[in-house]
Amino acid sequence: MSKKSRKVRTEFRKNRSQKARGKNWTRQFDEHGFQEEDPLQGERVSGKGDLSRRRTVVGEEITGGAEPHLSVHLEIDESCRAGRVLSVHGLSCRVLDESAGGVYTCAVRRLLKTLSTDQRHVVAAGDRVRFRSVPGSGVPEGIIERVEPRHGSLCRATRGRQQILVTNVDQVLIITSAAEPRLKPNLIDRMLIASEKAAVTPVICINKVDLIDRAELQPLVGVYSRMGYRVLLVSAETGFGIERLRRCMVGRESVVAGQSGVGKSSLLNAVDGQLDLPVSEVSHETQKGRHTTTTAQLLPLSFGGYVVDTPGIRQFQLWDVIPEEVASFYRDVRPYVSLCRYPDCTHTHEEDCAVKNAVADGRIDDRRYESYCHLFCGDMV
Ligand SMILES: Nc1nc2c(ncn2[C@@H]2O[C@H](COP(=O)(O)OP(=O)(O)O)[C@@H](O)[C@H]2O)c(=O)[nH]1
Ligand SMILES: [Mg+2]
Ligand SMILES: [Zn+2]
Repeated sequence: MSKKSRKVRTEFRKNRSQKARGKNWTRQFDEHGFQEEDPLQGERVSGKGDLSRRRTVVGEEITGGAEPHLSVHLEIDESCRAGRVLSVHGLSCRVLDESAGGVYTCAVRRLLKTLSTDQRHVVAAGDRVRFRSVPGSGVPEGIIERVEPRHGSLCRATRGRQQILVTNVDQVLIITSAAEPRLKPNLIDRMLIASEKAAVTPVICINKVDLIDRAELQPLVGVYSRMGYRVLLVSAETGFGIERLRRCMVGRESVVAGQSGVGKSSLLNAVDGQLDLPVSEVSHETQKGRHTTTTAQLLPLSFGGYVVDTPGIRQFQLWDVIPEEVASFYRDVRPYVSLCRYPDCTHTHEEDCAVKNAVADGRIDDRRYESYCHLFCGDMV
C-alpha cells in the first residue's frame, strides 16, 4: 500500500451554485462556520463565478490492495459515531452503530458522492464509516460523513466498472462437505483462486465429518496445509471443531462461500445460536441467472465480528481470472513457472515444463495439477 497526497477538483452541484461572493458569505461563515454544508479541511472557493467554481479537496490516494481509494479528510467531531455498513440499498444504507448499538438508515454526504468517479456507489457493504445521527421521524436516521480506507474487497466488473460487493473482508470461509454432497476438491481450488485474486485469506472448512472416517481426509488436508492454507474439519451435527471455527471468526468479517447443501447455515447457527438461519432452504442459488441477488448483508455475530452469507456473494468464483494468470494463483505451481523452457509456457503440453516435471516427481500433487489444467482450459464456472 502506498499513500500519496492528492488534490481533487470537484464540481459544485447545481443547487449549490450561488455566486461565490454572495452577500453574507463572511457573516454566514461566522455564524455557522459552514459546519452543515462544508465540513472540509483544505477547501478553497474561488470567486470566479459560476463557470469556474470548483472546490479543491485534499485527500489521500491509497494505491495497492484491491482498488485505489480516496480518503477525504473531513472534520469529524464527537457527534460522529463509528459505524459499519451492513448493506446498501440504492441511495441509502443500513449502518450499525458499533459502540452504542442500533441500526441507522443513512444517506451519504453529498460531497462524498461528488468524489466518487469510478464507483457505482460511494459506500459499500462492509465499509467502516463515521456518521452523524439526524433527529427526525422516529426511526434512527443518519448521514455518513466519512468512509475509512478499505482493505479486502470482493469486486465484480459490470459493464467495465468495478462494483464492490463487500469490503473490509478479513477471510473467506470456503465451506465444503465431506459427504452429502460429496467432497469436490476442484471446487475448493476454484474458490481458493478467487480468494487469492481478491487477496483475502481463505479458510477451508470441511463440514459433515461425522459422516466419514476423518483419517480418509488426511492426504487432502496435508496437500492444502503444506501450501499454508488453514483447514478446519467440522461437523455442525456433532459440534466437532465448532469451537475452533468460532475462534477463527471472533472479531473478523468472514464471507461464506460454498455450494448449496454443504451445511453453511447449519454451521453458522452452531457457531452463533443467535443467527437462527433457516437450514435446508430450497434456495435459488443454483440458478445462476441474473436474478441472483448480490446485495451483501453483514450479519453481526454475538461474540463480535460479522459474517456475510449472501447467495450472490457465495457464488463468487472466478469472475475476472484469465487463463494465463491461473498458475500464479496456484501456490504449489507458482514456484516452478519461471523455470519452464518457454516463457509463455501454459504447463499443459509443452516440453521442458518445470511444472510437469514437478508433477512427475511428486512435488506437485497430481490432483492439483489436473484441477489446474481444467481451469486453464476455461472450465471457469
Ligand atoms: N450429517 C450432517 N448433516 C449436516 C451437517 N451440517 C448440515 N447438515 C445437513 O445438511 C443439510 C443442508 O444444510 P444447510 O445448513 O441448509 O446447508 P446450506 O445450503 O449450505 O446452508 C441439512 O439437512 C442439514 O441438516 C453435519 O455436520 N452433518
Ligand atoms: Mg443456507
Ligand atoms: Zn511449464
